[in-house]
Amino acid sequence: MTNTLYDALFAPHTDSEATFLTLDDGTTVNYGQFIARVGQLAHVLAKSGVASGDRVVVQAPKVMETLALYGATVQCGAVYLPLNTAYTQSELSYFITDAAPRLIVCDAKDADAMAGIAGDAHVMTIAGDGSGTLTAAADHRPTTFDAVPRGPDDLAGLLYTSGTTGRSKGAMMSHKNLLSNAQSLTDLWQITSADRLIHALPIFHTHGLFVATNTTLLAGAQMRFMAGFDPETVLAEMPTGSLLMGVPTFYTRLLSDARLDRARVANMRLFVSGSAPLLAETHTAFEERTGHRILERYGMTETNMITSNPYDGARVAGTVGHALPGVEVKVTKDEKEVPRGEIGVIEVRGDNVFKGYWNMPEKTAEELRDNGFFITGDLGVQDEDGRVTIVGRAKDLIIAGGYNIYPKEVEDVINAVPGVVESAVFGVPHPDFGESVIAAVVIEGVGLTEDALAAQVAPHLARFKHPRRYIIMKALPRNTMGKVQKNLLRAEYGGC
Ligand code: MCA
Ligand code: AMP
Repeated sequence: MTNTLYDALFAPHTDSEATFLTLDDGTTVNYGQFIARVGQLAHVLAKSGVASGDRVVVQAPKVMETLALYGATVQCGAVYLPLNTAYTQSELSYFITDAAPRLIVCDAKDADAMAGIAGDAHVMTIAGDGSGTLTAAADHRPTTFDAVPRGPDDLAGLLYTSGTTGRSKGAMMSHKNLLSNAQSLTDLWQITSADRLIHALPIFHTHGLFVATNTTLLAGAQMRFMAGFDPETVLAEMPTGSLLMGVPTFYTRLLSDARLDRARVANMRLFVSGSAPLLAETHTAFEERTGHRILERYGMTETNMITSNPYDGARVAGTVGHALPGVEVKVTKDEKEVPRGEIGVIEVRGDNVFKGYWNMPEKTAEELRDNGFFITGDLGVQDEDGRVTIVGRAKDLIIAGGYNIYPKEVEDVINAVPGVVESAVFGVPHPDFGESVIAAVVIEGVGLTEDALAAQVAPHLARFKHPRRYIIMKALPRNTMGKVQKNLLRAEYGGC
């Protein structure tokens, strides 16, 4: 019997002595050791009652054990549900209630708080040094575990993505969704066992977990596995690295360091950017400084990667390239494909496209057409060759440092504060994060200050979603249809 993802990504490395990870303290972990740890953890999961199709919620530090837990979850036939370490208790409660996991793995420091919201789920821990109840339980287990059979259409991951309605939706990712995309990217970016990826992204999102890690595993490459993005460490690793995957903020921060030069990147083969628009000026400045043209690609949680600039061929600044092999992209208006050169909504179909939203058939039906095309909500244009340029978003979304912030979610929290009449949350340009969050708020009376508002919003939202400024207004600008005109707010407050 087979387990599609485990057999392709993990099983081939059993007993291999090739290096897989180099950690922040200099320790190296070879593939065989990693797979053995995956097997031990799989025994703990099984012993905890995790069976086929069960969800395993993971809000844990970026350490080797957490990555191995991803493998163990797949090996057990279960569904990996990673969560941003910045999420607050109130955000976590929603995910846990919605996903009804069998097991929750959290940072040791959060164990008590997590136990309070865990419901029927069992809670185990991984700490920042890799210790914890989960890893202790794994230490003496056998290192081999028979992978639970799972087919291409079975679920391997559940990734929550906020929505324009304010409620997060769990995107159901199948074994086939993840594997097909990893195969396309590995081929296209020519990743091989000779590569060494500088891994500085978080592993709770598609970019750091699936794009970076699945391609590395598939190719049998190495990763310099860092706790987080630190320009100093990334620069220090470039002479022995070959590949970097990052959000645009990585590249603007690297460019602000004079030590980034041609000599330092002499060993580097490829720089990839995604998750947010890379400014053409960043692309140009990076090429002038290093001689490398950053390869920009475009994706979404629901679809994995959709398009990529070519490895060989023109990497055009400001564009996201062509549809990946096996992926269809079209640009539509009122459900009809528009002629090349015209702007419309980007739609995508292929093995990369998710199976729908967890427990939300109506939401799924709104965004995933019967013919298999997923409506991204991004506005784009295709040239005669099919090359895609993203020109905006039909959805109300702010992207800061590669993290998505849905204004509706923030507005709902602000509007629930006593004394608030209504609010409008919008993004303005930010030199480091690309965009930053601002809230225009109408209040009753005069009692509510900016600080008091911020204090009441804080417990409900991860820090990166917090408005960096509140503007108290008498009324929100509206058009004749009564719709709030965020474009006017952006124009007025975009410079602050
Ligand atoms: C941190 N802060 C942020 C962000 N990150 N604020 C807005 N947006 C952010 N992304 C805030 C913190 O709350 C803190 O606020 C202050 O900035 C400094 O925090 P620190 O932890 O020191 O920040 P950092 O470590 O320098 O992090 C910045 C970062 C990080 C390296 C850009 O956000 C990051 O790794 N981003 C990558 C996100 C990612 O992987 N996205 C992929 C999603 P204060 O000081 O006020 O408390 S997957 C996806 O989008 C699709 C599928 C795709 O196409 O890839
Ligand atoms: P998420 O839902 O967190 O997966 O974020 C997906 C969104 O990120 C997409 O719908 C786009 O709006 C945006 N995105 C990802 N890659 C790019 C890119 N290269 N350029 C512009 N936007 C991007």
